[in-house]
Amino acid sequence: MANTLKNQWELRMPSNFRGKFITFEGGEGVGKSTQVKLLAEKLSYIGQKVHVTREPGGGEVGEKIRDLLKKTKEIDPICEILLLFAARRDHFVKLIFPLLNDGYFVICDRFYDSSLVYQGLLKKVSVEDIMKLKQMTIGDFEPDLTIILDLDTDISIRRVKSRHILDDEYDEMGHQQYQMIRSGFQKISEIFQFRTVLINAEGSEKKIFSKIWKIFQKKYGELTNN
Ligand code: ATM
Repeated sequence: MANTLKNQWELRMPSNFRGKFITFEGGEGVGKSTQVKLLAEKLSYIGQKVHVTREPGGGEVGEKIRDLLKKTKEIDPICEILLLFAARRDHFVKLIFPLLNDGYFVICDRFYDSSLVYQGLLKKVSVEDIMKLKQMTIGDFEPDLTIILDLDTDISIRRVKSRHILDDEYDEMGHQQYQMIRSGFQKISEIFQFRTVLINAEGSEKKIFSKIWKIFQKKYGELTNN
């Protein structure tokens, strides 16, 4: 079994028939979930095969780790990053890789950029260590496109507060941390220019989605001409 998984992962995805791996990133309250949903609906509508997933989570092991992380009050950052990458490996091997091989658009709410920002920048886990774990678990695999939603910190905070439910530790963060996370994702967009697009997420859901769809049409014209 271990061998099958290893071999499966070692197979590089043939570029001529693989699907597309699209990730959404950004701080809390920027509207990621809504845009993930709108994009999935639009792609399904034009006849593409679509699967929506999230991190931490996705696969069976990943969802259990998500639950564990949510229920744990305080966790050592190294322990946390190990669990996140264990979840990511499971997600990749069992779900993302097979779906991409089957030609799906896999839309993922957060991926390893979130680890760089939350564990790296915020919790000071060394970026070198994070990248070693990345290499060990998913190798050179990268999203085809990462949409980073960028929003004024005060607006994000207001949105999170208006949800009333404090979902996890990050919902209780202060202004300074929100600002750090926002800058972290801006930095990610500079570092990974080859795969990221930073979108100003201020305005109506419809307006933001039309910006995303324009990017899609430009990048995947032959698949989205509908
Ligand atoms: P969502 O509520 O957006 O699904 O994210 C769950 C939290 O997990 C998120 N909290 N906030 N804001 C950020 C956190 N997270 C990490 O800390 N590292 C990671 O690698 C991922 C994927 C998520």
